[in-house]
Amino acid sequence: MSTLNLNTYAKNTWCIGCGNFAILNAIRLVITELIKEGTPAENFVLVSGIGCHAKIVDYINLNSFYSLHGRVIPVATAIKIADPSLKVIGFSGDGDSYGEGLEHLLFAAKRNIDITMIIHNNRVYGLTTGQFTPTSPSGYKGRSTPYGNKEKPFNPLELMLASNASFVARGFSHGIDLLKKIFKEAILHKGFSLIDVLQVCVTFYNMYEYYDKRVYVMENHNETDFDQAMKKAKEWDYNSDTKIPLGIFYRKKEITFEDSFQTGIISETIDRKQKIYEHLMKKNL
Ligand SMILES: Cc1ncc(C[n+]2csc(CCOP(=O)(O)OP(=O)(O)O)c2C)c(N)n1
Repeated sequence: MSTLNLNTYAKNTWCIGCGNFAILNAIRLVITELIKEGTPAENFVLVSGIGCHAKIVDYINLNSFYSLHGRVIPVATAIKIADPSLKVIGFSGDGDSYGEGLEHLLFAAKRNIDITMIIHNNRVYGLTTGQFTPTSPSGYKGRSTPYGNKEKPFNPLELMLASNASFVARGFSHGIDLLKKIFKEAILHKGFSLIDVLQVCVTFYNMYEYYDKRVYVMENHNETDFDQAMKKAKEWDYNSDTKIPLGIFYRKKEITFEDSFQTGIISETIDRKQKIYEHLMKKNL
């Protein structure tokens, strides 16, 4: 891949005004910067779930894997373990990762595997027309909850902090400067990083005005203090009409899953598999 043009010929089918455009533009710019700074384009692998968010991999000219609903983490994990030199970036929806794939997400954070997860959190199942998800607020009226959602939402940042994620952040799809900053730091972070992006679904849950009035970027926040991160994460519970902090909540240095194996053990396993394969090929098995 010798060109730096990350555009593709795929027709973009997102709705006009969809928050996914901000994520696409920000990540394209960040990856372009990282390539210019020395990371080979071939070293990026993008993995997506299923949903509107997932189409993002069709719109970026890099190696990618379109996985199953809720299964971004298993695929991303396998890719990272097979070749730890790769930069693996997962794109997932709130339905995809906080609903169907939640257990995978928690265990990826627990293991501290070095992958970046960008959650397009529009707080609805977008592609299937607006059913409620684990982050929809109480009372949300959608196709599956015509009388209003009776459950309270999860706070994904609290869940991630409690599960040992070593980088936790929140962005917003109105404007790309903050997204760019967070994405770049998350990709460069060695360990599991999660960015919950408040990504507005203009068709089924248009929250632009609501968020515009409430979001603020954290200042003088100590990103290395776990208790402070938890306190900030609890400031907004995805249900109340309070202020909504944005930015990097927490980061810590900790050995990654792949580095915790004895040096060389992964490549030894690959070598062994290659030898078995060659042996079977010779014997025509
Ligand atoms: C195992 C499985 N369950 C359900 C579906 C149907 N399905 C496809 S997309 C989707 C909604 C995705 O919502 P979300 O992950 O929030 O992404 P968005 O479309 O909002 O970006 C669902 C339920 C499926 N494809 N596979």
